[in-house]
Formats: sequence, C-alpha cells, structure tokens
Amino acid sequence: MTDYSSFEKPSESRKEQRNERKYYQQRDRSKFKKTDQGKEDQPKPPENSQRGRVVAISTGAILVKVENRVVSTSLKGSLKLEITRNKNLVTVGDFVWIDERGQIALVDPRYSCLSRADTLHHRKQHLIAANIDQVLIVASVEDPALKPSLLDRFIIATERGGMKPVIIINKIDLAKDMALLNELEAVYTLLGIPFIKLSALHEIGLDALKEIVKGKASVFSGQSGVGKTSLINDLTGGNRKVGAIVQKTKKGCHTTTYAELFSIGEDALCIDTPGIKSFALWDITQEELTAYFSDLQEFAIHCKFNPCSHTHEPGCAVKAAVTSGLLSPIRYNSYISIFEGHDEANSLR
Ligand SMILES: Nc1nc2c(ncn2[C@@H]2O[C@H](COP(=O)(O)OP(=O)(O)OP(=O)(O)O)[C@@H](O)[C@H]2O)c(=O)[nH]1
Ligand SMILES: [Mg+2]
Ligand SMILES: [Zn+2]
Repeated sequence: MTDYSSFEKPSESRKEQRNERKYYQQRDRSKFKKTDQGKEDQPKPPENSQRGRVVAISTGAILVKVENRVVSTSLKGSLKLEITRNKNLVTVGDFVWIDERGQIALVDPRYSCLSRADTLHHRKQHLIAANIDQVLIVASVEDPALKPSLLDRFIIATERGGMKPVIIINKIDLAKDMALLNELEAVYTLLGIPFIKLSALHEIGLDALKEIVKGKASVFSGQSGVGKTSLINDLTGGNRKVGAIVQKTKKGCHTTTYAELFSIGEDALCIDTPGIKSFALWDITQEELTAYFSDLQEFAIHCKFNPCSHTHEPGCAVKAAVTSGLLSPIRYNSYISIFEGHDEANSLR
C-alpha cells in the first residue's frame, strides 16, 4: 500500500481547514465552463465532521487522507441519491467531509475536474479526477500507436474541466518516422500546449517532465500501456506495477486498475489513472466543439454558411485552409472524427 504520510500537509486546525476550503472555492476558472463550483447555497458540513482528501477509490472502498492518516470510508446514503447525471459522485482528488459515523457526508465544490462520458450511459458524467492543475495527456509513439484525435478529445475535456493540458509522448525510443511527431509538435506548440517527447524506459527527456510537474497537482491520463505508471515510477523512484504490451494487439493490458493520488517529492502531487479504452466527450454541443478548435475557428468565420459543419457545405473556408496547407489535416481529421463520432463513442448534443 502506498505511504501517504508525506503527500499533503495535514491541516492543523479547523480554522486552517476552513481557510484551505475558501482558497479552493476562490480559485477562479471563469474562463472555462464551471463544473459545479460557485453555487450560492452550498450545504454546510455537519457538526464535528472532518475534512480530508480522496486518495484512492477501489472496489467498494473510498480511501480518504484525513490529517496524516488514511481511512477507508463510503458515501453516506443520502449522497448516493444524488447520483443522477453522474456515474460517480466522488473521485480521486476530491475534498470531502467525514461525519461522526465515518461516512462521507459532503463533497466540497471542485475548482477543476477531468471527466468523460460514461462508456455505457453517454448522458452520464464519469469523473476521473478533481482539484488538479493540469492533465498530462500521455500517448506513446508505438505500442499502442499514437492517435491524434484522442489527444484532441483529451485537450477539450481538460480545458472544459478548468485545467491546463500538457502532451507527453512516451516511447520515443520506438519512433521510426519522426515526421508525424514533428508535425504534431508544430501544431500544439502553436496552440500554446507544451509537447514533451520522452522515453520512460531509457530515461530520456525526464528533466522536462520534472520541470512541468514541479509545484503542481497533475493527473496522468491516456490509453493503457502508454507508460503512465512507468513515468510516475521514474519521477517518484517508486515501484508501482507496470504491465507488458499484448503483442498481438499492441495494446496495454490494463495494469493500473484504480486511480491513486500521491506525492512527487515535497511540492508536487500526481494521480495515476487506469488506461482508458475510449474517450467520449461529456456534455458538449457542436458549436462548442468548433470553439475548442481555435485554429479551425480562425478560418470558420469566413465560411459561406453560418453555421457550417465544415463537412459538406460549399464555400467552406476550413476545408479550403486544409487544401492550401494553412490548417493541419491532422487537426481537421480530428475535428471530423469527434464531430461524426468516428472510432470513439461520442456524445455530442
Ligand atoms: N519501449 C518502451 N517501452 C516502455 C516505455 N515506457 C514504458 N514502457 C513499457 O510499456 C509497458 C506499459 O507500461 P505501463 O507503465 O504499465 O503503462 P500504463 O500507461 O501505466 O498502462 P495501464 O496501467 O494499463 O493504463 C511496460 O511494459 C513498460 O515497460 C518506453 O519509454 N519505451
Ligand atoms: Mg498504469
Ligand atoms: Zn466551414
């Protein structure tokens, strides 16, 4: 079991806990769609309850760090009734209040939250992690192969949830052709998204990763087998379980089975997550989708029709920009893939 003793400074007093709570509530991410923060009539924590942070959720148990110990707890019955639009009501990184009976009675408003549509019920939000600063979107050059449209899905979910995206391309030791990588690097650099190429196995490029995680809370997310846990092991000197790639499918074997939060050194936190099988965006309209592709949007304003889906309409400036080399076909294909729901289950409204 992970040693949680050093990962977050325990709050000394109730007053300090209140201040901490206020701090998180005040972090304004108004540029992004609010998750569930800012409600005027937030319920108050019950008398004699203690505040803690969810560090892991495994089958049946929610592990919460309260002061400097980790307790195994569950959701209070009345909270479970609120599970309607959400697949899960509490997630790793949440700040929660544990009542006298040892159950979670209240979940604090989140200042950020990474979520996707539930695999089975697309109208439901599946929370992956909460109250983090950035999402390290991890992909590998090969085994499993790089899927640009998956990067873009993650970027949209990250920005909607109020976090900063960082693209981490692992396994560069397996790269045969750098052309795709270079093109992606150019696209994302132009969009202001950090793009880090490295190899967890050969410890290449780790300094850039160390720099990126410094002083922040980061969640590592991506397909199974891309090397999330390997990278975290490199950063923490830990020995978490990693799994070999299934040679026949070139995919990971879902080694990490639940999300877990722990510290990287003194000042950084990270969350390791299980590899995702598919990533459907949650609760997004077609208009919003175009707005998230800011490079595409630049041309979209010149389309003959408004609105234009940039698929079949005559006089489409977006398609013209791809033809003339002004817009990367990778981004356009990605947009189309999300718009039409190709290769990943999708839930556009
Ligand atoms: N060639 C190469 N292999 C790597 C590299 N990083 C990780 N691997 C291998 O990729 C496999 C999967 O690594 P994991 O760290 O378990 O991947 P993960 O993303 O945590 O996978 P899940 O927990 O299933 O989501 C292991 O066999 C690692 O040794 C790398 O930089 N290069
Ligand atoms: Mg893993
Ligand atoms: Zn158009």
